[in-house]
Amino acid sequence: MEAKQFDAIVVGAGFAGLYMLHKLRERGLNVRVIEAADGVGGTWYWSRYPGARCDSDSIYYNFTFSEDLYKKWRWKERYAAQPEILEYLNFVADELELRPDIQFETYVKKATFNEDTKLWEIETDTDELFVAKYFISGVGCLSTTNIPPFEGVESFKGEKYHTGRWPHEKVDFTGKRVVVIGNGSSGVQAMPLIAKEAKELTLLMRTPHYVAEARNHPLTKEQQDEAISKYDEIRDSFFTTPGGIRMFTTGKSATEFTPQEQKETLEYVWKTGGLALGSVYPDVSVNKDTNAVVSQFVRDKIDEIVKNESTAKTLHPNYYITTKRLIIGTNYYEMFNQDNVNLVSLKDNPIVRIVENGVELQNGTVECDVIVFATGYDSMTGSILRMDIRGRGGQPLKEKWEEGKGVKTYLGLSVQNFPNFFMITGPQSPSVLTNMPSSIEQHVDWIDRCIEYLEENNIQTIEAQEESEKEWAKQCDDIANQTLFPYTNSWYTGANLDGTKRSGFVIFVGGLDNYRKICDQVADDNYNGFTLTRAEVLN
Ligand code: N01
Repeated sequence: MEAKQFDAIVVGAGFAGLYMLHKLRERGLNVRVIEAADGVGGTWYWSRYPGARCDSDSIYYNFTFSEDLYKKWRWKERYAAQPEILEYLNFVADELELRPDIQFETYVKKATFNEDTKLWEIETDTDELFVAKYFISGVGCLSTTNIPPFEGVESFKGEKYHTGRWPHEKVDFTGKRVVVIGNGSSGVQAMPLIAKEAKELTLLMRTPHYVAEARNHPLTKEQQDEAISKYDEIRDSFFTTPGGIRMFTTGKSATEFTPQEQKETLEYVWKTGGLALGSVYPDVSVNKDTNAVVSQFVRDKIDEIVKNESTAKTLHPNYYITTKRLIIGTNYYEMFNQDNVNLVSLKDNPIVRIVENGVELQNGTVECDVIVFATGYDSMTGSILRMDIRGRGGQPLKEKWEEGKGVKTYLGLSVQNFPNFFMITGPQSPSVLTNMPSSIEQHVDWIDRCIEYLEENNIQTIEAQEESEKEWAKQCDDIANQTLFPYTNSWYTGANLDGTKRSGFVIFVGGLDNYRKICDQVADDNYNGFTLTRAEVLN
């Protein structure tokens, strides 16, 4: 098979892959993006379930690297729905004329670093071989779907869907009995819409979650104009805020306010909608007292909204709010007042197996025509490890990150023994705790600057040093340990996948603004903590 030669291969044509392609092409590199789907969009190509929309205000959910590009696009709603986000990414691909350099319907099976040539050899399911100096993952944190290994899944005779791999055509729930497993962001967005059509909807819930009000609404022409006029401010928030997005905050601990003041502020936040329960008091993720105030406020809201007292109590979350991804929803708690909606707590009545006509629980079978798995993703590492990536000596990345030993990266960007391999929003970067386009722009800009440095200085390879990986993992853990995050089992620690062990905290929780400073300093110091080679070792 004849190898196709490129300077860089980028995997994935979502936000990350599209911007990486644009940057490197501007730098004059010969780049090919490889994408499994038949179109651009990444997560937003696949996650077509009813109600799918972003939970950052749309006006932040876009690229800001080009003022011209920013000003050409107008969002229609406060939180854009999946079709509009997909339309936006197609618009970007067209505006920047990216499509000629993207190969669709191609899946990267294996990537091997050749120590003789110092090049990556990338094999695809189309039996093609690509060879490139740089191998860059833009596969995202949440793209490998997780269907828990329930016994009997295959025996189910009805329809089965996963929110992250939804069919392109509309799924009609009219007159059907639907079981939903999972009530994270995806389940919470999908259920109220499914419940409008279905004869019956039963949520099988393992953990009750905190759901704030989205308060989505169409954007008026004036609001769109205002967003466009605020370009500088929005761009600035990508650089200067912990989440890459400006959020409402009092700037103080809840403990500095009287209970009455707390209530008034939290009522305001609830009424305005969005994720501001996570920002209104900056210490909500570190101070148990503040956390208790905000958590209790949501439990009280559940009691106000849900009429059946026992259902309301079952919906009460009891972990520290924000230590699992805060969710925003529309009509979620209200939905439990509908006669056709049932709630089962799996804590009291666990799933035994899936059978041909439904889901068998310890206390009986819930019969259904459709099962919706809203069970999330093999998050953070799943999509990277699904490609068989092999570094020096043929070592698989999977082996290096072996369960229990923990993810090892430097800055979440680079891995020792995997030279010239970069991850965009990889594990141990701030990624999912931020507005994703903000993190993606920061990562792509950093990788682009690094590649400029390598090319200008005639450097053959760059890779993390073992010591820097150890220090970075420690830094990620140390920061997380100062917060309430480690108290909660969540996919931030890989704990949602059955059988997956905790292995250190896989997200840098110190904020995108601080992370950016650290990354920039490393670059200013000529890539301190990395090993760089020409023919000889330089660093
Ligand atoms: O997945 P999740 P998601 N038996 O992992 C349950 C982004 N996103 O697709 O909490 C029974 O959050 C699991 O239960 P538990 C966003 O970053 C963004 O909803 O682990 N239940 C949980 O209820 C988000 O955080 C947007 O106890 C099982 C659910 O399945 C991330 O994607 C929209 C189970 C999984 O929730 C993932 O969200 C959608 C089992 N064996 C997604 N295994 C927006 O922008 C898992 N569960 C708004």
